[in-house]
Amino acid sequence: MKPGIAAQTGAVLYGVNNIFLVRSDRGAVFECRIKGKILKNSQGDYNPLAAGDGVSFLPDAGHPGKGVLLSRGERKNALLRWNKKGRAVQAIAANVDVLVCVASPVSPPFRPRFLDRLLIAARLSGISALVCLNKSDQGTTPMIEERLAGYGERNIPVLRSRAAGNADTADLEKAIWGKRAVFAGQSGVGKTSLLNALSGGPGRKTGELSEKYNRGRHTTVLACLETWEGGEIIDTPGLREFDICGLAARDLRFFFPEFEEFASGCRLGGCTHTHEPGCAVREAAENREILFDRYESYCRIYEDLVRREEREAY
Ligand SMILES: Nc1nc2c(ncn2[C@@H]2O[C@H](COP(=O)(O)OP(=O)(O)OP(=O)(O)O)[C@@H](O)[C@H]2O)c(=O)[nH]1
Ligand SMILES: [Mg+2]
Ligand SMILES: [Zn+2]
Repeated sequence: MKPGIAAQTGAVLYGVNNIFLVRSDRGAVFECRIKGKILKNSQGDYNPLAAGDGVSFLPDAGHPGKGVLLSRGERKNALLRWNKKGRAVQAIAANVDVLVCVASPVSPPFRPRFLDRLLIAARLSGISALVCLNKSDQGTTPMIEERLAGYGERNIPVLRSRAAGNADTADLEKAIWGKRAVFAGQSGVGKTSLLNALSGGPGRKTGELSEKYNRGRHTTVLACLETWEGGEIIDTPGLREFDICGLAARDLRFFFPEFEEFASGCRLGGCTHTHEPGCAVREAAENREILFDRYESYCRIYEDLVRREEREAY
């Protein structure tokens, strides 16, 4: 180390391969590399750093704007998922105040079971969450409204927005003002468009980054922390599927509180509500006393979790 250069702390904006853009606490942006192979405090993870992570780094005296990462700071929280290919836990974003689950009604189609998974992951990490139905110009259906009402009943705020054409992001802006929000959802629901529609949003800055690192692809391929007038947004690439991690199958029921009043009527003690005879929860779903789609959501997540538990037990 040359004399006179001191380590600094900052936040990860973006990362590709082993290069990370870091905004120092003083506001300058550095292109940093991980020294050696493993970053301190990140052993065993699929990705050593996520957008929003706090880091310490050493600026390179000979190359202004470059630096070497020293360690990852302690995380307040992180939105995590199970990365099937890598068979490891992947952090999508770190140190966030709120998860905005973005959905659209028609293109791409509304996928409530996908939202269920995102919302469970947020709760597991202690991140508050809301649902934002974008593309409000495309209308909705009774099925969508029924589902959205269900979120409302479980105290998950639901709001609507329009990021294209005659944009309307007023409710969203109010909900995330002063916070660091992470936008997640399927590809094409309009996460990046929303970010750009916010007052004082980054607009072309996203383009600059994607030209440099993403080789001109238009959709988001890596999570990126951006600043707007009311706070910070972590824009994430569209997810095709979302596998929950850090939850035992037997505990999944706690995320479906509407099952509770029926569960005492199940014939078998310890009923998992998936295949058992005399399951009162299943019956309630069949009689539409519980949203059948929510019941199905439960069964699929349950199956996923059990399958992974069996695989890991080997
Ligand atoms: N009709 C309509 N189209 C919209 C709206 N918001 C975004 N779009 C369009 O939807 C398409 C996808 O928008 P993006 O912002 O790239 O979606 P994304 O969620 O960031 O997608 P990924 O980066 O792939 O995850 C674009 O063609 C947008 O113009 C909206 O409110 N209404
Ligand atoms: Mg995008
Ligand atoms: Zn049951």
